[in-house]
Amino acid sequence: MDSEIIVNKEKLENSPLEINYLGDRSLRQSAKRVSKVDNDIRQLVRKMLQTMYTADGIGLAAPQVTVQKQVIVIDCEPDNSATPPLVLINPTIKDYSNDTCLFQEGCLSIPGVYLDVKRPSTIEVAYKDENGRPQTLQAQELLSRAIQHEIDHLEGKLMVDYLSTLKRDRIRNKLNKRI
Ligand code: GNR
Ligand code: NI
Repeated sequence: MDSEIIVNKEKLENSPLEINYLGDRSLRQSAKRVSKVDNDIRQLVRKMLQTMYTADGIGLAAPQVTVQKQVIVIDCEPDNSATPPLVLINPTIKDYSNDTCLFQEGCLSIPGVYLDVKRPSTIEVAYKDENGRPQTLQAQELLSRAIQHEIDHLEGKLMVDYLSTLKRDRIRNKLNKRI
């Protein structure tokens, strides 16, 4: 019952939140653990889903919308109404594979920039779902990527942090000219 409100992609009303861009302070602060998964948290999740779908992203972390809480939404198949989005509250990575892979990442907070980032291929993550129930998940491929990218956001980390400072400054300059 509770989760029904957030899995129906067509029924989300259209009032997205504003997404913060590189340079915004909230992207650099670490998010606080959620002590109780209540209706306020579920309302935040709904808003985050609206925002993610409107922005055509496959994931969103609360600090991207200036909420310093450990809340993540992910949907690797946004156009498939049969697959529900994933909601991860207080996620922790329990295990990483030793093998790594390169994958080209994008970020809604760094629009137009796509970077090859090296990360562990597969992960095991523990979290609470939107009903406050503890869950664990083995993730690979795009889902593994998205989860690692979003957990970085909760720690104030961005994909440009994997670059040299020279390359990062070039991207910052490029963005400042454009915005
Ligand atoms: O929409 C997004 N696509 C994406 C592609 C590869 C790896 C990670 C991502 S997440 C990103 C949305 C976003 O910025 N989430 O924080
Ligand atoms: Ni991002």
